[in-house]
Amino acid sequence: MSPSEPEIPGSPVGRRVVLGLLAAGAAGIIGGGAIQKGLASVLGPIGNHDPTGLIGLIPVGNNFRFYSVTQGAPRKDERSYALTVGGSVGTARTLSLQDLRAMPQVSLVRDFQCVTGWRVPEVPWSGVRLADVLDAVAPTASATAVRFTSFDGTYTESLTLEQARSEDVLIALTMLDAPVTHDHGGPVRLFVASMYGYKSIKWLGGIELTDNVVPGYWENRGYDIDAFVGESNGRNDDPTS
Ligand SMILES: Nc1nc2c(c(=O)[nH]1)N[C@H]1C(S)=C(S)[C@@H](COP(=O)(O)O)O[C@H]1N2
Ligand SMILES: [Mo]
Repeated sequence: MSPSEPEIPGSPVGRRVVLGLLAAGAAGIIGGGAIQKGLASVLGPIGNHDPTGLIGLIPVGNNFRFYSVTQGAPRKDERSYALTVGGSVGTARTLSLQDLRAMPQVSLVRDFQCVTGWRVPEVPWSGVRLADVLDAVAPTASATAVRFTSFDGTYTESLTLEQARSEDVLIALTMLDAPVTHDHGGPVRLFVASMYGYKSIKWLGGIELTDNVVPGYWENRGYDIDAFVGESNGRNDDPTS
């Protein structure tokens, strides 16, 4: 481990912990508070609930688990956050947190269902409809899909343009009645209400209109591209909630 290993900007996690996480290598250890990370490094993977190859942590408040395929992401706030929207569009745009807050806000309450089995019932979300942001950039006639990138530098996701225009797909600014926390992918994450949790990319940094669906991180590792709850991934979860 080189001492010049980059640190995670703004992370409260101490250097020793960060180095330990980096040393954990490709297995990665999930984002979360420093205490969780400490516990995780003691306890290691919990059970076998995690076919994604991630390390599931101790359940956190509201029975969410923090998932991250990276060891974390930079912290971003009003000053540093920017969402780039481009690709096959008429007018590429960069939206600040203030820009997103100034757009019409939509609230909804939906279960959050991870493909590995855990579910958090009736989670309140709010934010901007993805459809509104897509309208603002005017997708070209050739655009048929949307690719999402995370400012964690690794995670990606995709939706067809039709799915992306669904009214229950939000660029979420709040979750659980508070601003989306850093560990949950704040300040801005996607929430795709009708699909498994892996579609809800955390630390949303980029939206790119594409002429074909570009499979995302987990889709490249065997998960379904069309990830509707109860109709995909061989699962029979109740999609009506
Ligand atoms: N950037 C990023 N987004 C991500 C993930 C990830 O590892 N990195 N994991 C996905 C998966 S599999 C799930 S279930 C949810 C978990 O969200 P949470 O950490 O807020 O509980 O985030 C999704 N979005
Ligand atoms: Mo998940």
